[in-house]
Parts: sequence; structure tokens; C-alpha cells
Amino acid sequence: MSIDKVRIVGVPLDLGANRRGIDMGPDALRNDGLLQNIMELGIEVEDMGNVITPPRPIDPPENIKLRYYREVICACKKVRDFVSESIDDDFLPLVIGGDHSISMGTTAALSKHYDRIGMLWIDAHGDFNTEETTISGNIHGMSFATSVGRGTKNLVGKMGVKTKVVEEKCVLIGARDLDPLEREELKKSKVTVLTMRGIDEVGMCKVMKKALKIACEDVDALHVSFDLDVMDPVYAPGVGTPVQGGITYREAHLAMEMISDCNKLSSLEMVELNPILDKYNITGKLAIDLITSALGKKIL
Ligand code: HAR
Ligand code: MN
Ligand code: MN
Ligand code: MN
Repeated sequence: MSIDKVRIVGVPLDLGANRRGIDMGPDALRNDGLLQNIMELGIEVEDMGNVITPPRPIDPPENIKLRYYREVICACKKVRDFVSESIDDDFLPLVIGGDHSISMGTTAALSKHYDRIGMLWIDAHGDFNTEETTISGNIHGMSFATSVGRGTKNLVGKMGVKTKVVEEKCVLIGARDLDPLEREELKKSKVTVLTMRGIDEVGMCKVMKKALKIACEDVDALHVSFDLDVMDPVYAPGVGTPVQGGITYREAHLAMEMISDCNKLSSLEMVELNPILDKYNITGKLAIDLITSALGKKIL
């Protein structure tokens, strides 16, 4: 399954996070040459532009354990529809964020089209909180949990599609910053968690082999959700919530190259780019390089 058509949708959403600037991520990637770089691989690219996201409400959030959930759900439904239509039209959907809450729309769309879905969640964080466990109330910290059907009715089911993403086929890679209750839930779950310690001990190649065995075998689709804060801040300063001790430039590329080699990639998200905090656009350019590696760019 070689990738020949990619459709881009930008999601300038920051209401799922607590920091301004992530809403500018999609246009920063375009300005840094995202389309040209994909086209150079011989792939047909369509850019659908940005979905329209609701404005930040003037009133403070009504539910501080689920900040701006109405607005976030509204944006995610648009992501769901875009991703669904792209799959119908035989394009690989490339969703560029925006904060990580947008995955709830993507995984809903995948659940409409595929029965068995493998997912790699590449992130410093777990995003495995629910309304009950969250400390911050920020929904970008809940999108993985919601995508596998965990949480309250205030989020789960709001996409109008029952999720078919199952924990057994999900792998969290690069985690190093988990909230106490979130950590307990992850440990009890069937998600495979490959932490930074695991990467340090055995190296990215072995970690990815294990991850791809879980998420690529016996599935109809592989979804990769890449949160740029998985990177060490040295390589990616322009993210919403940087965490020390992340993966290197080459480790991230190796992961993407191995994802490309597995020939199962069906959708890709690149999220949490914050151009305001970036330095000389290095995070944006890194994001583009990672996308092209996942889409099949080879050194030789
Ligand atoms: N665990 C924290 C919370 O729930 C931090 C959330 C994560 N931030 C992200 N997502 N960038 O990966 O608020
Ligand atoms: Mn369909
Ligand atoms: Mn995340
Ligand atoms: Mn994160």
C-alpha cells in the first residue's frame, strides 16, 4: 500500500489546551513548505485549508474539569467529517494541529471506516485522563482515553460514532509525564506503554519493532498521532507543554521511517506545534521532515 494521495486539514484549535499559540500551528507548517515537501515525494496533495473552530468564549468555562468542551466537540466533529470524507475519496488524511484534543474527531472517523484499528500515540504525556481524573481540566490531556471509549458521557459518544479503537492495539511511545491517577489508569489498561526509560534501555529500533507488531498486525488501518512534545525540547522548543528528557531528532525519524516501512499507515496527525515558542522555525521544519519520513521519504 504505497501512499499516493494525501489530503491536509488544519485545525487551529487551542481550547483543548491552556496556552495560546497552538492555534497558529497549521499555518506555520504551510509557511515552512509542508505541501511542497510532500509533493516532492511524488504524492498528490490537496490542502483543504483550516476547519472553522469556535471562538474562545468570553465567559469562563462552565465545567472546569472539562474546559470548553462544547467548543472542542464542535471542532472535533468537523475533523471527523473531513477525515471521513478523505478516506471515502481515497486520500490519506493528514491532520495538522492545533491541540491534541482534535484526535477525538479523527478516531471517530476511523471507527466509521475500519473495524480493526491500530494506533501509535507518540507523546511525552499519556492523554489518558478523564473528567474524573484530570487535574487541569484541559481536554487535550483526555483525547487518548476518549478515543478508546473511557470517560464520562460529556465526551465519550459525542462524536456520534462508537469507537472501534481498542486498547490492545494501542501503543503509547515516549511517555515521561503522567498525572498520578492517569498513571494508575494506564497501568490497569490494555494499552502498551513504551516509556522514555524503555527507549533509553533498548533503543528506538527495538521499541518501534515491538510497537509496530502490536499496532500493525491483524489490523485494517494504522493511525499515528504524533504530539511534538515527545521530542526533547532541544530539538522542538515550539510546543505547548515541553518536557525535559525526550527523544532526539534521529530517534523520531527512525520511528517515522519504520512506520513508513510497515505499509499500513492510514492516517497521520501532527499536533501541539506552538510557533510563538519556536526558535528559527526548527520545530515546524522538524514536523515537516517527520511527516515526509512517515510518508515514505528515504535517505537512500
Ligand atoms: N496530563 C496533563 C493534563 O491532563 C498534561 C496534558 C498534556 N498536554 C499535552 N498533551 N500536550 O499531550 O493536563
Ligand atoms: Mn465511507
Ligand atoms: Mn498529547
Ligand atoms: Mn503531549
